[in-house]
Amino acid sequence: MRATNEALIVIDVQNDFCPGGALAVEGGNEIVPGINELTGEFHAVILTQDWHPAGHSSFASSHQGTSPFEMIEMDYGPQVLWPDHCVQGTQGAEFHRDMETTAAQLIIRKGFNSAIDSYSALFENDHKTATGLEGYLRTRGLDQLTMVGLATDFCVNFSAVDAAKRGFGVTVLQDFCRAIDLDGSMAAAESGMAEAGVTLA
Ligand code: VGL
Ligand code: ZN
Repeated sequence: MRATNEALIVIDVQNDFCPGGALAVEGGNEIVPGINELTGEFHAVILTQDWHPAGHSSFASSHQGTSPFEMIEMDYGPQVLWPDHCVQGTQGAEFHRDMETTAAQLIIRKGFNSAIDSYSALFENDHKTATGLEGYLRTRGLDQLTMVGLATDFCVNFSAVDAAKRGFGVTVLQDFCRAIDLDGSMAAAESGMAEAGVTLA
């Protein structure tokens, strides 16, 4: 077993991010068996779940004349527009059915605020609105975080960088992640994470 100050954070392993889903990440399903094994090593296991209301502002369908994967300017900065995905209560928002969720102690839902997207498990995309995860980790004395899941270049990246900036030790296990890779986003994510002090293993 890992030390008691270590947590595994499994990001968004949901149907819509797996092949056949609305925002499918290539090979997204392939990481599930490995994550299930990894779960057994940790005293603390936390899952995140992308959880948008219908008509969320990150959906291209909410902005006339736009298409998925276009960038727009929101009040809080640039935002990629996505196909409708992970709508609250839908099958697409459920965890991949082979993922072992029994051991999870906390499931943190994010992106439920209609006006702000939330890639990171710690802060929404305005970089100010907290999800509450940081307080949970600190009050449990969990300061070493291992992150895995989907997608490497968006939600894993934003979560890892935010956590590193807030002083947590962060390791991203790339074998247990898959990327969207939109316009060089994976290369940018790798350098951004390295710069923030995230260990890429
Ligand atoms: C994600 C795009 C939109 C992710 C979530 O989990 O990486 N990406 N919503
Ligand atoms: Zn989303």
